[in-house]
Amino acid sequence: MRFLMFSAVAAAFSLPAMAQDDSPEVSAMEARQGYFKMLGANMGVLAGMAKGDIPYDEDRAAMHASNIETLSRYNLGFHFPQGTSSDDLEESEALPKIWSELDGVVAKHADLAEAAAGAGDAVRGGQDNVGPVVQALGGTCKACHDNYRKK
Ligand code: ASC
Repeated sequence: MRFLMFSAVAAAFSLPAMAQDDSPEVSAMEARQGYFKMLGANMGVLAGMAKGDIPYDEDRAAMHASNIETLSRYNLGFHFPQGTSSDDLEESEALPKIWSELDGVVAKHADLAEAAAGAGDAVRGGQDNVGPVVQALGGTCKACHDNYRKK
């Protein structure tokens, strides 16, 4: 009984923290980070194939490059509401200047989409074809990180 009461009190006290984790801002940040993790996971396999750490498999390479191509066309804009910068949320790496340079951010994402267009086909035909695609894609990842992601 004592234990039950303690649990009830503990649960009551933890409610505000849970509400906080469920806030629209945290949800937006988490969804956004999930998007970049998906890009990174697909990039990771391609980078591994380019380096020779992962055996080249044409269909597998094409699948990952197509995933990046598809993701690059996703409209990410609504995942950047106010109150979700690295100044607002501890877990956020999104620099505040994103919100004053939205055109620049959109342009960087468009650069990714341009580099990713046709990537699914471009990685076919041999392991040698993966490296250039990874370089082109990775360059656009890095350009955005250098400008808009907290170090
Ligand atoms: C990746 C990955 C990134 C980019 C970046 C390129 O594979 O996960 O974030 O490439 O490192 O500079």
